[in-house]
Amino acid sequence: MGHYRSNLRDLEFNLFELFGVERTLGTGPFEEMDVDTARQVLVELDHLASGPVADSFTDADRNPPTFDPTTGSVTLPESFKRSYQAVLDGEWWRLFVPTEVGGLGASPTVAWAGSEMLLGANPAVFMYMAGPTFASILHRVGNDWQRTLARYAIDRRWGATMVLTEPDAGSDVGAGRARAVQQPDGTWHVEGVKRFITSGDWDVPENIMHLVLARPEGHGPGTKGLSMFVVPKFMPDPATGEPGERNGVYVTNIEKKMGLKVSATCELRFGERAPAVGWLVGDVHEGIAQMFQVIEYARMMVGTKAIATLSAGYLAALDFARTRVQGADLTRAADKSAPRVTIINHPDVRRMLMAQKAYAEGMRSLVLYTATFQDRVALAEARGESDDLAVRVNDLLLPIVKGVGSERSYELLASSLQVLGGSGYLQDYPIEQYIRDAKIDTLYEGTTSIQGQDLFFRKIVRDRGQALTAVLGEIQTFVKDEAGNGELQFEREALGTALDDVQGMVGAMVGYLTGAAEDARQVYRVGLNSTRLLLSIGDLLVGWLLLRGSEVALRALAEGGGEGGRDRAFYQGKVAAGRWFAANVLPELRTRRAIVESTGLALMDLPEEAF
Ligand code: ST9
Ligand code: FAD
Repeated sequence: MGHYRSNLRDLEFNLFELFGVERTLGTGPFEEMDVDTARQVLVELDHLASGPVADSFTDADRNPPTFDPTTGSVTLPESFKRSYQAVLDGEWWRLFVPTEVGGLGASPTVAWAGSEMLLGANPAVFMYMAGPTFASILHRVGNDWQRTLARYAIDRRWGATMVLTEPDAGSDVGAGRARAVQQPDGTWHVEGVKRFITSGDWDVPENIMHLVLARPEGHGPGTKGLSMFVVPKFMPDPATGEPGERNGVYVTNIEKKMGLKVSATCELRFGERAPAVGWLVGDVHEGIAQMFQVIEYARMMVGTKAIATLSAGYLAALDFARTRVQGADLTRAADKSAPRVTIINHPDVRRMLMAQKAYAEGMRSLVLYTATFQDRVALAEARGESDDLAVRVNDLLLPIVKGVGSERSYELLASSLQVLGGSGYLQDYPIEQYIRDAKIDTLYEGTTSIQGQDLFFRKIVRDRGQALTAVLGEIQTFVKDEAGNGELQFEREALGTALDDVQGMVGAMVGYLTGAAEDARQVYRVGLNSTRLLLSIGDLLVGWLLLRGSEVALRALAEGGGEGGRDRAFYQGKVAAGRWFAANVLPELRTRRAIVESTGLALMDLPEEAF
C-alpha cells in the first residue's frame, strides 16, 4: 500500500453524527450537493488521495523540482505531475469554487473534510491547485476586466500565488518595499523583490496569476499603504485569455528546504528584465484587506494540512504498534521466559498512541466545527442576509485552527515516530518526511506568535469578546447538561474547571492590557502569554469537541454500536479519547492559568547579554 492512511470513518462521524451537516446539504447554495452526493465525494476523494495522489509523495521529496536560472523556469518531477493531473482530471479544482464560476456546490464542511485527505496524502498537490480558488476571490473583489481575467484563470486552469513576503518584510508585511507606479494607460508597473513565494513558477499551467502586495508611489507606511495587484506571468489576450507576451516577473531562485520540497519556494523579481505589468485589484487601494481574503482561506488550509499529517502519522504508528513484538507484558516483566507481546500492550506506547489519537481526532473536529460557521456564512449570504455571529466565530477560530493545529501536530508527530523506535528514523517509513513536511505549518501564513497575537488583540479584545463569549457559552451549556445516562460526569466537571481556567487567563491578560494605558510595559505581560493562551483555548475546544463526540458515541453504543455492532470499537475509541483528554490534558490548564496570573516583567528586564 501507499504511505497514506485516511480516516474516512471519523470524517463521516464528524459531519453526519456530530455536526449534523445533512440538515443543510442539498439546500440553498449547497443545492447541488445532497447527502448522498457528499458521501460519494468523500469516498472518491479517499480513493484518489490514497492512490494516485499519494503515489508521488516520496519520489517528489527525493527528486525535488529543478530550476533553470536563464529562463527563470521551474520543472516539477514527472511523478508529481501525474498526481496533480489525477486531481485535475477528476475536476476537483471545483471543490472551493462558487457555483456561478463552475463550482461543485460543496458546503465548506464537506469541502474541508475532503481536502483533509488530499492534504494528508500529498499537500503540495493541493497547493498547486490554488489557481481556480484564488481566481474566485479575484472574481469577487475585482472590476469587470478582472472578473473576465478570473474566468480565464478558472476555465484555463492557471496557477496562482499570493505574494507578500520580502527579505525585510516577513511577519511585518507592512515593512514591504515593493512599489507600484501607475502608467498612462491605467495599468501599473510593479518593482521589487519578493521571497519565499510558493508555486512562483512551475511547468504545468499555461499561465500563472500573481496576487501581489506593493506600495503605490506616495502611499503611506505600513500595511494600509499597500495595494493589491494582479500580475500575470504572460499577458493574456483580452478576448480569449490565450497567453501572449512574457510579462516582467521572473523567478530568480528556488530555496533548498527541510521538507515539502516539491512545493517550489521562489524568489520573484518584478520589473528587472522588463516591466512587470499589473492591474490594481477592484480599482481600490485596499490591498491588505483584499489579501486577507486569500490569507484566511490559506490559514484554514495550513491548519487542515498539519492535522491531516498528524492523523496519517498516528495511523502509521498504530499499524506498527499492532505488529511489532518486543518485550514482555509489564505485569510479567520479571519473568524472563514470559511471552513477548506486541508493543501496543505497553502502557507507555498506549500513552503515546492515545495522545496522538485524541489530538488528531479532536483537532479534526475543530476544523470541521470551524467549517460549520463557514457553512452558516454561505447560507446567510445566499439568502441575501449576513450572519454576523458566524463571521465573528469563524474569525476567532481561524488562528486556533492554524496555530494550535500546526503546533500540536508537529509536536505529536515526534511521538508517532517514537512509537516506531529506530525504524521511525529511517526513510523506509513515511514519518520522518511527515515531520519535515509539517514543520513549515507553524511558520508560514503567520507564525504561531502572530496567530497568538491575532487571537488575543483582534479576535478577543477588538471583538469585545463577542465571539469568544458565544463559544464559551456553548461549552458552559455542555458542562451543565446531563445526557441522562450518568456517564461523563467527571469529564464534564474537568471541562468546567478548564473553562474557568481559560476565563481566568483571558481576564488576567485583559487586566494587563488595561494596565498598559498607565504603564506601556504592562503589555509585555500579554505578549509573554499569548501563545500560552492560544494553546490553552485550543485544548479547551479540543476537549469539549472530543467529549461531544464521546456523548454521541455513548448513545450509539447504547443502541448497539452500529449495524450488527460493527462500529462498537470505533465508538469505544471515541468515548476513550474524550475521557483520556479530560483526565490527562485539561488539568494542565490550572497550572497554565497560575503562570499567566503570576507573570511578571523579569524576562523583559533581563539584559540581552544575559541570554
Ligand atoms: C504564505 C503562503 O505564507 C504559504 C502557503 C501558500 C499556499 C498557497 C496555496 C493555498 C491553497 C489553495 C487551495 C486550493 C484549493 C484546491 C482544491 C483542490 C482540491 N483577518 O492589525 P493590523 C487586515 S503568504 C482579517 O493593524 P499590521 C485588516 O484589513 C504570507 N484581516 O496589522 C486590518 O485593517 P483593520 C503570509 C486582517 O500591524 C489590516 O490588516 N504572511 C487580520 O498592519 C491591518 O491590521 C502572513 O500571514 C485578520 N486576522 O500588520 C503575515 N489581521 O484593522 C503574518 C489584519 O482596519 N503577519 N487584517 O481591519 C500578520 O498577520 C501581521 O499580524 C500583520 C500585521 C501583517 C497583519
Ligand atoms: P520573521 O518575521 O523574521 O520572524 C522570525 C521570528 O520572530 C519568528 O519566530 C516570529 O514568530 C518572531 N516574530 C516576528 N515578529 C514578531 C512580533 N511582532 N511579535 C512576536 N514575535 C515575532 N510568503 C508569501 O508571501 N507567499 C508565499 O507563498 C509564501 N510561501 C512560503 C513558503 C515557505 C516554504 C516559507 C518558508 C515561507 C513562505 N512565505 C510566503 C513566507 C512566510 O509567510 C514567512 O516566512 C512568515 O510569515 C514569517 O516571516 P519571516 O520568515 O520573515 O520570519
